[in-house]
Amino acid sequence: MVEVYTWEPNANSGKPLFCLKEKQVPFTHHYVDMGSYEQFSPEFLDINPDGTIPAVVHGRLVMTESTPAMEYIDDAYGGPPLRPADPYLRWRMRQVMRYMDNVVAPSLAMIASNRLAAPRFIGRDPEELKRELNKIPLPERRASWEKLMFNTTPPAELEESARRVSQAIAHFEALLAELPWLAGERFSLADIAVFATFYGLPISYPREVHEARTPHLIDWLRRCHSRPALQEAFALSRGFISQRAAEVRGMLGIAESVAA
Ligand SMILES: N[C@@H](CCC(=O)N[C@@H](CS)C(=O)NCC(=O)O)C(=O)O
Repeated sequence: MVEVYTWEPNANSGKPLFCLKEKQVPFTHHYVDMGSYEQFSPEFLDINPDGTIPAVVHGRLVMTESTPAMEYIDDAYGGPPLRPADPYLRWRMRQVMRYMDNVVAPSLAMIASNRLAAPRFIGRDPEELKRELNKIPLPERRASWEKLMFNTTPPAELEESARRVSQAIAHFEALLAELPWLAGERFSLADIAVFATFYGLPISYPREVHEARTPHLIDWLRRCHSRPALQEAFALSRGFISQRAAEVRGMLGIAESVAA
């Protein structure tokens, strides 16, 4: 059986979970607690030496990088196909996923980690923090964590991230005005890639994402949040993510169909 190592059903961690649930593939879920830095534990580094999640393990194969891991899942298992057959729409799906991976998801991650994680380090012993930093294998991740731990993220970087998120909201609103789903007439991996980080926007960006300003994005969020498979994936949460998803469903007027 396929095994999946993720944190909460959120952002990159959410992508394989949403994908497996949509395809109705049984899997074993290993929860990696980012709040306790389990992604840097020796046990997890044995699976992914980069210390990032998710990791999808199928027999002896270990797949990291959430977007290609979703494509692997779509290729390797039955269930509804999650990629359009039409070459243009397949390009559009990959273009959306690449934009998310390269531009939007890192910007949202920077904003969220500065808001949620950085305050946890205030007042901590700097020597202890340096020891924590030394456990992080990738130099670029170590540099990001160092900025968080010592609260030195330049304001200009945060402003640029906010600009990129606003631009992405406008971009996806325009794409969804053209077609019902991000890559065509059917739900696809592009929808999962965006939903995994955008599912909470009506709460986190209430001035930018609402019925009057982004009607297509709101309608898309309502259709995504209504999907039983995505609700089942949120039910794997052990923390605040399932509560946040339930709050958004309430805001969007969606009845609960899956027991949390
Ligand atoms: N490009 C990677 C990014 C993975 C990633 O950044 N995952 C986050 C969790 S959503 C993570 O591992 N964070 C831990 C850290 O930065 O230390 C992917 O798509 O899988």
